[in-house]
Amino acid sequence: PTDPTVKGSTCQSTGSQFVRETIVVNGGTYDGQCRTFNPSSALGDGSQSEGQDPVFRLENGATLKNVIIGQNGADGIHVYNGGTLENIRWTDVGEDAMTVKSEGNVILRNIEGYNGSDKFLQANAASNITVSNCVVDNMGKFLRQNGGTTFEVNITVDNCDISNMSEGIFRTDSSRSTAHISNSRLRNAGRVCIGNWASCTSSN
Ligand code: ADA
Ligand code: CA
Ligand code: CA
Ligand code: CA
Repeated sequence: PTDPTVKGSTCQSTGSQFVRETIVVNGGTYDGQCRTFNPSSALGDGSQSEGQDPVFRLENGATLKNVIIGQNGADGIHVYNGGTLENIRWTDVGEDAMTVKSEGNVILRNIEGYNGSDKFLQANAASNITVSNCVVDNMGKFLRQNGGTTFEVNITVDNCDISNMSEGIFRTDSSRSTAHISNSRLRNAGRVCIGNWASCTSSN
């Protein structure tokens, strides 16, 4: 049977909002109401240079929903101590789209991202990352655990369309980390498992 679940974001832009400095969401919910958030060049230029600022910073289990990040993705969204990202579109992924900055559980659902140079998700701390109902097209890889790190990342991906990854889906250097992708459509998506996973599997 056809899966009726919507993949990606349902937002149609309701207007644009200029972002002069990172929007911090410490707990609770920030509802962007499907506005398009366009970061100032002061945050970054969306290139591959490290040290750019994020458009949003989520802390302590915050939820971010109904957001479109417009041209110039800067350093995307940073998450400290867990959080939820729901109904988010990165129109033009910058240095990366979402970074786990400190330990926690991170849930991403109904998200879509396009046109990154390298990484979509970056895991810089031990974390459980759960992604569902996503569309990701045209970048290097879906998830990278920070190079050379050996903490444990567990990533699961369900019901996604992933296309045109020049390198692949999951990459780690940690033999403690696990990855699983299910119920997803991969087109020209490279290798599913790159590196030294404790376990890395896919199922239909
Ligand atoms: C690269 C870089 C790290 C970190 C990471 C990121 O992997 O080597 O130091 O900056 O990108 O979080 O974007
Ligand atoms: Ca980087
Ligand atoms: Ca980054
Ligand atoms: Ca880009």
